[in-house]
Amino acid sequence: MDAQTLYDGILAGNRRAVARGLTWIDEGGVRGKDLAHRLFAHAGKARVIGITGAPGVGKSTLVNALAINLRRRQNTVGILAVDPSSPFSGGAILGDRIRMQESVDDQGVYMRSLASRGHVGGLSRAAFGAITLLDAAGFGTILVETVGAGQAEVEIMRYAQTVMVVLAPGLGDDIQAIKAGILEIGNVFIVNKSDREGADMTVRSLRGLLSLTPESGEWSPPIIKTEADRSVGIDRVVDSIEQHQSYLRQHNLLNDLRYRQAENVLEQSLDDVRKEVEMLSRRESLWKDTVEEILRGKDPSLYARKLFANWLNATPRGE
Ligand SMILES: Nc1nc2c(ncn2[C@@H]2O[C@H](COP(=O)(O)OP(=O)(O)OP(=O)(O)O)[C@@H](O)[C@H]2O)c(=O)[nH]1
Ligand SMILES: [Mg+2]
Repeated sequence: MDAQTLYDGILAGNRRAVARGLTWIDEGGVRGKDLAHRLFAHAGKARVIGITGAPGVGKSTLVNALAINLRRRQNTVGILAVDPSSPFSGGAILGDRIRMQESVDDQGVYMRSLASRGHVGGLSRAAFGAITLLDAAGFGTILVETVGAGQAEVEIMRYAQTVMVVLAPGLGDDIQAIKAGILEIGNVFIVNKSDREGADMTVRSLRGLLSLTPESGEWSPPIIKTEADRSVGIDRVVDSIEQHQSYLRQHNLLNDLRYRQAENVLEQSLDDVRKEVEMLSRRESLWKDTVEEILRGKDPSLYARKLFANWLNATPRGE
């Protein structure tokens, strides 16, 4: 499949094209980056919901229950599980569960896990590309699951409009150990496994931590108890997603987010250009000559600009 056919297929919502495009993006190479950038203009319509929290709290089970609930409400759902440590396991299990409970040929839900080999920045960039792709392909709601451990996850959550932080009782004082960063980005808090002892305690400690921050007129994050494996509390979760989305619309915050994403795409492109300039320059004797000029005491900035000008001449690009 060539890039244009793939691009057209994705915009038409073709599942094979979506699958192939996500593979390109997950690879982290030039063709995936180009694809994601071209699709950006067609994205911006989906609701992007982030689901994060410590390992094992029940995020995937919750995502599964949410997907089923959203399908009943006539939403189309794209699901991304971003998991650098165990690339395929979570995704496969989740996919199976959805297939078990819903019709096998449900075209309205698409699930994928991102493995994205490579560094932290690569993972978050691939996640953003994959969200853009699913959005451009027409999925109305996109659920993004990450393990809320590191910097990459917090970064990925910046691409979500509504961030749900999932906790489970029995972690005891660990609630104190939740990274302040995670608490700050949460718009909806879920205390899952509320069938277990200590759920109310967890809700209380959480309420204590959250009450330190609110300001009038601001969104005050709800705390919702769920039993994801039995679909208890899921309606309330979907309702609060919708309330948060209305809040974002009323305060014009979705436009702000879209602006920041456009800025992000521009920053990525600048980065790519810089790398391309270096790659092209290294291929030519120009590189060696330039280094020698600098050894002779010439201004490195001036010569960097010359490399850039040379690249610009060598790779003209139309509108
Ligand atoms: N008792 C109880 N168990 C649950 C509940 N929700 C999920 N589980 C179980 O908790 C375990 C972990 O669930 P997952 O959904 O895989 O958790 P996760 O947060 O996605 O885990 P990672 O992706 O590995 O971080 C599974 O065995 C679930 O069946 C719940 O409400 N109550
Ligand atoms: Mg999971």
